[in-house]
Amino acid sequence: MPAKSPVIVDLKFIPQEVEDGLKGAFPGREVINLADPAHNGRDLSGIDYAVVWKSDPDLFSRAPDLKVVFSGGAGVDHVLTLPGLPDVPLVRFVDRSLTTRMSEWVVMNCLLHLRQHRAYEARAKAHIWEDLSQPEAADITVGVMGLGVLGQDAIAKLRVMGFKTVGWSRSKKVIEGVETFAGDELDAFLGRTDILVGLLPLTDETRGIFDAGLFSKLSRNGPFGAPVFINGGRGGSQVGADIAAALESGVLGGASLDVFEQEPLDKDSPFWEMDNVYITPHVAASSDVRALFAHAEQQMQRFESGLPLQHLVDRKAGY
Ligand code: NDP
Ligand code: OXD
Repeated sequence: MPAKSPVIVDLKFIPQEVEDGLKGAFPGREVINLADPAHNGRDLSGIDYAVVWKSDPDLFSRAPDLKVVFSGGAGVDHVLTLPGLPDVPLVRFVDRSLTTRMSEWVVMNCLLHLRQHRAYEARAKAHIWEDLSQPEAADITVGVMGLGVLGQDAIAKLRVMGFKTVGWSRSKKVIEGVETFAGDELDAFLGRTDILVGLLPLTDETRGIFDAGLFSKLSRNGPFGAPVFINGGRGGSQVGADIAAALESGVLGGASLDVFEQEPLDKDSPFWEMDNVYITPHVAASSDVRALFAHAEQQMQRFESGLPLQHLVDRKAGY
């Protein structure tokens, strides 16, 4: 039996987590963890696989013989923009725990806005005992842009909490109990949406989609009047200056942002100081490295046995 191909691991995650996760991973394969200085300048030719997240731009010139590239996350924009990406299958990370984490983040943020958490926090700090009028989840329609793995799971869990939900995607989806919109039905979808949740990949079509024009089309008929924007997809899909202006002018009543056009978010960004803006540092759904390595090994074994790879990226669509 031929020796198994080594695997290059190039993940800009927390280094210790990667090192720990690699213990016992990829049995029978040599692992070349590029975070280990011992591999500096190493010849990476003849290697079939790489598992990558935010690699350096010279990865593909250093490893010219890759047969499959694995994204360390669900999104692949960080791979598709790397210079010299070879014309080989690109597999993205689809995983129960990642999906669950994103839904936790989405539901938590919808609830924070529904339950006017910032207003109560401010009152608590000032020792003010005062109740505010309290709509329930069923009074709010959450509109989810992106009805893929993450969007559909988020919708299912929002429904458990009682939110009404609508969804929008590129191709029409049928989801029981959910009104869905596709493509050019975007305006109709926005008109129904009190809390907008972005779970879109970053592609040529979605770059900058969350802008002033879009925010102005959101419903203002919800119990709080002004709509809320929540983005767990990609920062490149939003226009930060438009979000800030919409929050200042009241076009938006609040926001929760996990992703930004520039990451890390600038220390001087106005978002840090804004009332009713929740910021998290791109951690809505971090990859569990052990699950990632198990998924990559499983796909390598499929590839080596002639079975089709799963979770393949459509390079033309960009996701
Ligand atoms: P999927 O590929 O499963 O789903 C993507 C969805 O977006 C699909 O419903 C797709 O439509 C829709 N879509 C894509 N382009 C368009 C478009 N131009 N117009 C309308 N709809 C569009 O991806 P996932 O659900 O797994 O992940 C979504 C994104 O979430 C990832 O790409 C990543 O960027 C981000 N992410 C962020 C994380 C974080 O921690 N912040 C963690 C993990 C992921 P259709 O169904 O018709 O194909
Ligand atoms: C991902 C991410 O794409 O963490 O998985 O952003």
